[in-house]
Amino acid sequence: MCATCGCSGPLTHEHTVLIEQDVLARNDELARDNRAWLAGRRILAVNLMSSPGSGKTTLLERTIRDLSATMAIAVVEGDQETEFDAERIRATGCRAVQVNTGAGCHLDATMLATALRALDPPPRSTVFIENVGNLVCPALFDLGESRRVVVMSVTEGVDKPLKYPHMFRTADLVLANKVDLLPYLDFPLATFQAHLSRVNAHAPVLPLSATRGDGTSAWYDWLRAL
Ligand SMILES: Nc1nc2c(ncn2[C@@H]2O[C@H](COP(=O)(O)OP(=O)(O)OP(=O)(O)O)[C@@H](O)[C@H]2O)c(=O)[nH]1
Ligand SMILES: [Mg+2]
Repeated sequence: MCATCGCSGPLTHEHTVLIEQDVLARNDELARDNRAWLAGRRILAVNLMSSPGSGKTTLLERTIRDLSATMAIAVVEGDQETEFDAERIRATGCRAVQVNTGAGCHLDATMLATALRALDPPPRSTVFIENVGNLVCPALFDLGESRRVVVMSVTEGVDKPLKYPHMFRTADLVLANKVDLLPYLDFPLATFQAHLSRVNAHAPVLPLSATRGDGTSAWYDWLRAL
């Protein structure tokens, strides 16, 4: 729950808007500090955002296994509860810090600042931030990241960019995951791309399967080019 997305209770509209402006302005300041901290260490921070269960952790597990010989990687995991995802990442041999947001529905810049101090990523490394699974609130909170990646799974339907435009509008890249399931679904990729281009004209779409490995080389090329 957050005041910013309007789900915090019976406030008047005017009151909600004031809280929202305050919270976001303070967050933006802290995000600028994070961006400077990361830039000073030449660390690339990639914020992964999606609905719950679209495959963020599965993609990270595979990415770390495939790239860690050539790329220093560390991970910040965001979930309301549990250490499950950080444990999955650590099982690959990679450093991970879990942030639990409790009732919160997104990571914010303060949480990332605290997590980065605990993670202590080496200079010139890549830090993946797995945001809380939620297609609404995480989009509003700048963390100071270098890039934003939205992970869509094809089971979610082609209409999501139009229904959740804030999330898709600020994406630098959209991954269409679980393409191994396409034979069982109605998910015309061209329609999805057309919907995405109405809210975001620049973000490329990369189809992939985090479990089977299809499309991962294009994802790795995109990461290496950053
Ligand atoms: N068929 C198929 N299943 C996938 C793929 N990627 C992930 N999954 C499955 O989707 C489920 C959720 O995957 P996770 O990686 O935990 O998803 P997540 O986005 O990290 O989930 P939260 O952290 O809870 O938001 C698991 O059962 C995965 O095995 C894929 O490419 N194809
Ligand atoms: Mg996860």
